[in-house]
Amino acid sequence: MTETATIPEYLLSREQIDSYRRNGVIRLEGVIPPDVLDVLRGAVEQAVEAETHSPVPVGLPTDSRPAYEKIFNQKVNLWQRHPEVARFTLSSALGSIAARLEGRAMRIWHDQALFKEPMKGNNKTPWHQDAVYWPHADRWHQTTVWIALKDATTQNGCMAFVEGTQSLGPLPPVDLADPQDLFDAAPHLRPVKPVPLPLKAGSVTFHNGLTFHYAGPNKSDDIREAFAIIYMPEDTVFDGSPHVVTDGHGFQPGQKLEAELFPLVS
Ligand SMILES: O=C(O)CCC(=O)C(=O)O
Repeated sequence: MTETATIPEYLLSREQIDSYRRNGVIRLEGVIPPDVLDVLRGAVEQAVEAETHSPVPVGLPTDSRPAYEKIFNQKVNLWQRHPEVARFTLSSALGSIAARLEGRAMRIWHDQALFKEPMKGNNKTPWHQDAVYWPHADRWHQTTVWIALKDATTQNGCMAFVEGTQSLGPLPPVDLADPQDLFDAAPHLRPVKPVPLPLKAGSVTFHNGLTFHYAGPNKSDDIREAFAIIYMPEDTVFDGSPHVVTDGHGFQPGQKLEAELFPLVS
C-alpha cells in the first residue's frame, strides 16, 4: 500500500451512538484496516523516532514537557511537523465518527503519540479526566480516538474506563506527575468496577473528555504503541489558561479557537 492509504468511512449504528452517550466511551473494532494501519504505524513510529533524539520537538516551547513524559514517550501535535502523520490526524472518516458520537461538528484540538516503554518501573497512567487540563470554556463534548497501533492488552497497558463518569462534569485535575486519587472527588464510585478495553491493532476507543480513565503499566517486553487524536466542538472558546498547544499563539480569553492549528474535520 502506498502513501495514499486512507481510513475508510465507518458506519455507526444508533445503538452505538446511544451507548457512547450513556457510557462516555465506546470500542470500535477494525476502524483502521491492516494495510492502512501499516502506513499509519510507520508514519507515527518514524515521527516519534525523529523527535525522540532531539531535546524538544520543533515548535514547542522549552518548558513545555508534559508531566506525562515520566509515564511514556509522548509527542504532541505530530501532524503539524510530519505531513505523513497529518493525513491521518486530519482524516474526515475519524472526524466524522467523533462528530456523530458527540452530535456536533468537530475540530482537531491536538494529536499525540503515546508510546509506553516496557518494564519501565510502574508506568501506569493514573486515573484522570482529560478535559480538565484543557483551556476550553466548555468541557463537555471533547472526545479522543485512541488508536491501537499494536495490540493493546491488559498486560501491556490497555485503557480502562469507569462508564458514565462523564456525567459528573469537570472535577479538580489530578497532578499526573504526582497523582492524587481521582476517586477522592467521587468516593461513591470506589466500588464500581472499571471496564478494561483491550484492543486489536487497528481497533479504537472513543472516550469523552470527562470520562474517568486509566491505563496499567506495560509489563510486556515490547513498546505499547498508541496514537490519539483529540477533537473539540467547532465553537470551542479559549478560557485563557496556559497550555502547551495554545501558549505563544496570542489567543485571547473568550476567543473562538478557529485558527489553522485547529482544522475542522467533520
Ligand atoms: O495511553 C495512555 O496510557 C493514556 C492515554 C490517555 O489518557 C488519553 O488518551 O486520554
